[in-house]
Amino acid sequence: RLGPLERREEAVAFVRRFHRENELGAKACRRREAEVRRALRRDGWYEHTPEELAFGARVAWRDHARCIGRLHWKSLEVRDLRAIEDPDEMAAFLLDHLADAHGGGRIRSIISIFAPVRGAETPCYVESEQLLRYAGYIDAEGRTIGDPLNIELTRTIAALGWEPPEVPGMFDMLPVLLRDRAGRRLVYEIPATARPEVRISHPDGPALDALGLRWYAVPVVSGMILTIGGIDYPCAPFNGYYMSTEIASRDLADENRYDLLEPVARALGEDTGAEPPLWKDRALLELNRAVLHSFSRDGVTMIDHHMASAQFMEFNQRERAAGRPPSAQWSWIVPPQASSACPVFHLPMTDHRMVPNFYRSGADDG
Ligand code: NRG
Repeated sequence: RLGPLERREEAVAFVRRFHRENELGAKACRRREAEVRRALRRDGWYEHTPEELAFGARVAWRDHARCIGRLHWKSLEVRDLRAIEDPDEMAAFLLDHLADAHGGGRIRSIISIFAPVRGAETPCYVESEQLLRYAGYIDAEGRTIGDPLNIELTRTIAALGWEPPEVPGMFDMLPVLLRDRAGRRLVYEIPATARPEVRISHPDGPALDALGLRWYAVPVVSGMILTIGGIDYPCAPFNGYYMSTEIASRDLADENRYDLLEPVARALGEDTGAEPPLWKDRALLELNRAVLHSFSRDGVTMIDHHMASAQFMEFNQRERAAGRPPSAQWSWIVPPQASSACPVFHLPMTDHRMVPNFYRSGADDG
């Protein structure tokens, strides 16, 4: 991604920031900077200290323009797994990550950082966008079953020998897809105990029960590259907890996802032929109530969009007070539900494209 000059520039800027923000003194900073420059000249890369790695990961979160949940960036638990390169071992650590992140429902924010890119070789990484993904199928009649987002991933995994259930369902959990150093794809099943799910029910009664909705408790994003001081970590899966709208207003509602507004509205007794189609607004609202109710019923951490907006305003204020006007992309920060009733809607935002950060290898992301 970076040429040698850009890498050196990012490395030096990072070393200086690390020392400045942690008040480690000018002398230590100069010594470390010289060391990093030497390593870059000699090898083309350098090794982060464990402290630099932890700081870099937290700052990457703090400066990620698309995340509304950054208030608690300092509390990210960083797992230094740079020594793990074997895919079987990696898979075992990913299962640990899932279990510890869930923590019986009290979700902890964790990042597991595996080997960085050193020179020309790409180390083993996770190819799935999240560790937990529901299969998507197209049946004989051309109808979609499950999550349309993952149809391609499901095909790939099936071609590698994974067998879908006899009767394909709406919420069949896929195994994790890894790609090893040699470019080989490997598939790892996730035992049911490592991926708790929440059954979605409505607080007012059984109206939605027949739809059989559920979602997994922990979003572990595994498809992004962590970049710190010019060094890329292509395998650095991280998790926080869900904001209710991610599931209720997007995953279950988007037309190119589960597309459930009509069935939900009908289950609630709405006339889905009505114009204007405000039954959609009601379906969205009741889905949000159901998702919030269900996670709370099961004791699984979740934040609603009003609370998340308030926390982002607090984050914005704290960062400004610290002399760091935060990066933000309006279209990603503003929740898709009750948008203008959320204070973030009225906040001007700028993306300063900071590094360290998380990015996707696809081009759209910069
Ligand atoms: N919208 C996606 C998840 C993206 C990441 N969301 C988080 N991240 N909350 C979805 O599955 O709906 N996190 O690290 O907590």
